[in-house]
Amino acid sequence: MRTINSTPSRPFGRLREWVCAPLIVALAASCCQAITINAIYRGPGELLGTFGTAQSAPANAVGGGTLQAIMDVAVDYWESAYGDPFTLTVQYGWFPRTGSTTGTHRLLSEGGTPHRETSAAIALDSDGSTIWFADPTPTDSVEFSTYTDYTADLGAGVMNVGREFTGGFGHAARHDLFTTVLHEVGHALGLSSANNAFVAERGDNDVDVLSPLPFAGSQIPLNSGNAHLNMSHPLMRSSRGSGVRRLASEADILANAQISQFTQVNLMPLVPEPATWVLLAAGVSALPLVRRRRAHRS
Ligand SMILES: [Ca+2]
Ligand SMILES: [Ca+2]
Ligand SMILES: [Ca+2]
Ligand SMILES: [Zn+2]
Repeated sequence: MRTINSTPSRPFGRLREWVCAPLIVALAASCCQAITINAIYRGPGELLGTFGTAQSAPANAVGGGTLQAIMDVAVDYWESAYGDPFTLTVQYGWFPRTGSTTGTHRLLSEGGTPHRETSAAIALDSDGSTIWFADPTPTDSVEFSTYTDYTADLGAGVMNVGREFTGGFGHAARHDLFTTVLHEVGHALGLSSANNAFVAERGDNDVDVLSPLPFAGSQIPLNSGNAHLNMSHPLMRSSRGSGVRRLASEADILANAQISQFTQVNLMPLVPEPATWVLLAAGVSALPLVRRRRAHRS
């Protein structure tokens, strides 16, 4: 569970907010529910349905992060987007993917009321043809030089349709594993051609956002042949370049909410920043010591 960031123009400048964050988190924990995503890593040698036998992480991945740590942050991020009580299970691991495919989502089971995907399998390309940036710090995006918000009026007011980092430098010039993991988990939350709720929605090539969701009356355009958004910068666009990171835009979050009938949406999910908190807390507690030492010297 995460709290809502009320400063969409500065999604990552939260220096002031950390001070009261523990209080907000405590309040949120007592007042709200959230979806739960159980992510189960399938390690080398383990079987995962039609994906076959899981492999090791590709040796040419750079950055030093792990798929498991990146998935954990992606799970926290999507869990903070929806407040409805619901549990999704995701099994994932490294598997060879052919051609230009970097990741694949497959629906394993669906059902319930409202109708939702309940179990998913996700494969990340292991054969070395995708050179991954495995961010060792997926809770921040400091490896990218530029952040851009994209907006569009899809029929009910101007909404955010893209949250995109570009200019990945160093290791981040490669293909961002965090973005692909966020994208594939996004498929499991609604946008999947195997999901009957998506099939029912896609007949007119858009997702019709309905009340009680915000931006009710909007029509979010879909690709005609697959379960992706037909816009240039959303997370759920069909492909992503190297050196690019995308987070879920309002359009991504609303499309999945409409398909899966989530009614409690947070259009500004937080990327958790535990590492930053620890550093800040350490810095604050160290300050009096430094001052004391200086006082002794003088
Ligand atoms: Ca491949
Ligand atoms: Ca990072
Ligand atoms: Ca529709
Ligand atoms: Zn996709």
